Amino acid sequence: MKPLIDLIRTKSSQRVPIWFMRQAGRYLPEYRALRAQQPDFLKFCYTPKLAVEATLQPLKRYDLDAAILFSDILVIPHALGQHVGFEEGVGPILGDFHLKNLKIDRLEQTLSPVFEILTTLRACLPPHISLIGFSGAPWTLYCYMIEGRGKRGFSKAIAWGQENPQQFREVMELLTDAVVAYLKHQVRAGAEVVQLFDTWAGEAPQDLYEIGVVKPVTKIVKELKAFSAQVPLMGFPKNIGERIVPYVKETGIDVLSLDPTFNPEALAQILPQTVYQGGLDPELVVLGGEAMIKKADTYLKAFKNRPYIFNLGHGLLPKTPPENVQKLIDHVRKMNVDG
Ligand code: 1CP
Repeated sequence: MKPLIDLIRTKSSQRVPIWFMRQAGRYLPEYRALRAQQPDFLKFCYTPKLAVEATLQPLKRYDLDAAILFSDILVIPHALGQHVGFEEGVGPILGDFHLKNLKIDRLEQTLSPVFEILTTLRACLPPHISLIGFSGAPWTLYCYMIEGRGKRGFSKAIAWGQENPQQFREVMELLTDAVVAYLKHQVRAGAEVVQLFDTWAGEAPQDLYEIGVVKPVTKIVKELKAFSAQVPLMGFPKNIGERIVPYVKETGIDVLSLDPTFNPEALAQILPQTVYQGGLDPELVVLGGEAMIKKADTYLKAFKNRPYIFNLGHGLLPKTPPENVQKLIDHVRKMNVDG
């Protein structure tokens, strides 16, 4: 009935469901047109009519098994009271970080449009499509909150955590509570599975890793399971290398989203109980052609007799030709039929 959720629950390997991280967004001309209606990106995310439409756009084009809520991970710092802006060509820019100014009590109200978006989506999606909610994981949110922006290295976030161990614990606890509250509301509103994006997990030095990455994610999984045992959790701890095995065992996540650095053949042997997802380098979908198909096949073959969800090792890039996405989907569907 719902290929994605059924696969996670039954751990079946019969059919490979497919969705993409950042399946909505700037590589689609229809998204760029919709986005032109609201230049302020946060306002766009908080306008149900626009965010619902952005979520549905890739499903109108492609045969996918899931819709992922259109939003951004940085709505949490915003809901806690930190200034968050998005600048064209630059990305997110956050205001100064002051722990004492962050408050969790307005989170539900500030993020209420997100819950409305999920409820609307759940009501209009066809029954075979699973609705994915998401949140940034605490460590990745912390990195943006301290650095004030993304991608350019995290030396400030690392130094702050090492120099202020007590406050670091406090921020992590606050962010963990915020993510738990946020995801519970998402589930109440209609999310059927949730993904934790920990894009910068690999940047965490060993002395911050347990408190910054493993402990928060473990608590989030535990609290969400206690709230609703039915809702699977997907984890995307990008670039954590050999820390992957203890991560899966300790956190208890149901689905492991792979980044391109993992060797799928080796991993399939090491963690045979885990449901795997993704892995293909998004640059290969920009390239298309034989290179894309050949690499997609290595994942499909490595996980042939395991529960596997097709996806990428990171989000679709803005320069991706939409026709390459179509070709990739056609290929995965064909492999399902041909074996
Ligand atoms: O101009 C625009 O239209 C804004 C570009 C954009 C979009 C389309 C941003 C700003 N965020 C999003 C949507 C988004 N972000 C989604 C929903 C789309 C979908 O999946 O279909 C999701 C799940 C995210 C999650 C997100 N935001 C992550 C985690 C996943 C990942 O890609 O690593 C991260 C790190 C962010 C931060 C962020 N938001 C936007 C940008 C450009 C960035 C990256 C900033 C950086 O570090 O350089």
